[in-house]
Order: sequence, then C-alpha cells, then structure tokens
Amino acid sequence: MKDKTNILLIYTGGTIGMVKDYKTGALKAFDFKELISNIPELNQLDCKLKGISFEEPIDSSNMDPKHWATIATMIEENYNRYDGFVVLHGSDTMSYSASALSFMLENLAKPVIFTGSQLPIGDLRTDAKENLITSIQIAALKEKGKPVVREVGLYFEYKLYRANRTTKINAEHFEAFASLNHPPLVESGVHLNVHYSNLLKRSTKNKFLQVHKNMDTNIAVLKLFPGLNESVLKSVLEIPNLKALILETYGAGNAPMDNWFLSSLKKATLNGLHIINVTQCSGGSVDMGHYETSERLKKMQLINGKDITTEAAITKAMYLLGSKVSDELFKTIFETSLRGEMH
Ligand code: ASN
Repeated sequence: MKDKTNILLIYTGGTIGMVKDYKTGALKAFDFKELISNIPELNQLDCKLKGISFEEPIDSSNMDPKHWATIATMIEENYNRYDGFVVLHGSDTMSYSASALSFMLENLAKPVIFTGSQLPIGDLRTDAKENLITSIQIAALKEKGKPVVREVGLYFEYKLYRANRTTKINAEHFEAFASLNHPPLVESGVHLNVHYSNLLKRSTKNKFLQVHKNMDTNIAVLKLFPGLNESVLKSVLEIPNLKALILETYGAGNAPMDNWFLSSLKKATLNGLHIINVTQCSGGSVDMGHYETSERLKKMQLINGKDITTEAAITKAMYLLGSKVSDELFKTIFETSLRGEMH
C-alpha cells in the first residue's frame, strides 16, 4: 500500500476560526479543535492531516515578525515529517506574513500554502471550506514523487497565487486578493489546473532548507500624495536608526521635482539610508528614467523596486537588513529576484 501524503495544518487565527461574541457582537478567535470539527469533509481527503495551533489564535492585525518566526519554526521543526504545509491565517495581513515567510524559508522544496476566509467556518455561506479543502489538495499534489508546488503560495477563492506577489484588495468580496504582476499558479474548477510555467523553478538539489528568523524592523513606508509637506518628509528621514525607506511613488516610479524634496532624499541616501522606489499602482513596474519626473531619482541611485508589491518590499527589506547584508551589496541584492517576487 502506498504511503499517504502527510500535511501539517498550522492554525494562527483569523476569521476562518472566529465566532461571534454574543455580548459585544464582535468576531473573536476560537479553538482549533472546534474549527476542524466544523469540517467533517476533511475525513474524505486522501491524505493524513495533523494540526498545530498558536497557543492563542489571533486576528491577523496583531501579527508581527515574532509571529512570523513562530510559523517559520513550526515549519522548520516539522519539515522532514510532512509533504506540505497549510497555514490558516487572517486575510488582513496574510500577504505580509506569506511574503515574509517566502524570504525566511530559503531553498524551500515543499508547498507552504497560506489560506483563510472572509466568513467564519461556522457561517452558512462560508468560503472557508472550499479555501481550506482545496489548499490541502494543492499542498498534497505530487508528480513523480515530488511536490508540484515548491514555494510559498496563497490560496483564496479558486486561485493559488505566488504569495509574495499578492495584495489584499477587497474587504467584502470573497475574491479578496489579487496578483496583478504574476498570473495564478493553480486554478480550481472542475479540475485543479496547474499552470506549470508560472511556478517557481529553481534547483534545490543538494540544498537544505535554511530558515532566517531575524527580521530588522528599522524601516518605514512613505506614500507620496500631492501636497505632502516638507516637514513630513524631514520627520520621516530623521527617524533614529532608520535603515530603509520604502517610497511609494506615482505610476512608473515618478515623484515631484521640487528641490526640497529631491535634495532631502539625496542627502539621506548619501548618509546611508536605503531608499526603495516602489509604485503605488497595484500593477505594472517602476521604470526610472522613463519620465523626467524620475530621472533624478535614478541619478541619485534610488533602489529600483521594479514590479514588487509594497508587502514584499517591506518584508524583503526586513529580511536583508536582518541577514546583515552589507550596505554596498544591499541595492544589488534588493534589485535581484530572490523568491520570484519581482521580474
Ligand atoms: N480580521 C480578520 C483577520 O485578518 C479578517 C479575515 O480573516 N478575513 O484576522
């Protein structure tokens, strides 16, 4: 008899496992066992499931890099015993956590699928069952004895995306996530349709999983808007110990040409701050030099975020700073795709 595929469910919290507090009417997290008992269909799956849970499941607004390290440790400690991992997580910050894990898990050769839901599992119209069951099936997919997905994915509403390409785009629709710069890896219809050419292809032969848990949070994000005050920019640039700034620019990486603006940025880069140019658009790429309004940014050697999401830029910066990448190499490494997060 062939061995069954072993899948580990990691429950961190989120709407998927929430119930209504009848006193206040607010949704709060509940126990993992109760969550599983709500889905008897799990017994029909052709794989062996085991679950572990955060001691206290949380709403994902309370997630931070310490929790990411806990998820990474759970995967590290169980890596050899399981064929795949499904992480149940609140949708609000799922793209941040899943992007972070993509950087923290170097040489990953097994599926790590993040999923959650917009409605609690006990709700009559819940999207939780389909999301959870299909995530498990995708995590269990194998070809010639090898897992099909060998990266961190995010499954929601019939699509598996590369996690570090996603953004939460809707607080209401079941289709809550988008990945505008990379097509889906797997689509669920009557069949599970794997788009092989969209999967991450790297050789992990003779390479072992390396887990990086040190994330340096000395970073900031500044979103440009017409009317941004000089004092706001100055205050941000003067934050003590600030090591990287993600600058959300317009369109293809454009910014105002005011002298106070450009000279403040230039001074900060000369003082060693890593400034990363990321577009506010959810699709498309930074292309510094295409317009006059980005020429000086290019000249002052701003880091090109290309088509990276803000979520991936934040977590990549935390990872590189936490890994003590040298100041000289930071720009080159940031501009290189490490886990398929940019073109
Ligand atoms: N507030 C919830 C969370 O992120 C939202 C959800 O899971 N749909 O934990």
